[in-house]
Amino acid sequence: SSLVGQFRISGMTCAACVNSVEGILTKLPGVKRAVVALATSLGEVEYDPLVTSKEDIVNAIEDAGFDASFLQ
Ligand code: 9UX
Repeated sequence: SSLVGQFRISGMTCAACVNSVEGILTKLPGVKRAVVALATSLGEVEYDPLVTSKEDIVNAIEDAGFDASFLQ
């Protein structure tokens, strides 16, 4: 089964940033789906909690040079 989480992301300034973040997350093991919106600075990710975690996802985003934190 999978979980869906929303996160806030800062540091994105153009559409290429969106593609970069979505690409990084989609390639991360355990991530099934990732979408990021430039206008709202919000993202959503569907992931398998047996394979990856919110911490892993945040770390991957931060490795790419952005700041992220999950909502809730
Ligand atoms: Mo756009 Mo994002 O020129 O890191 S790719 S700013």
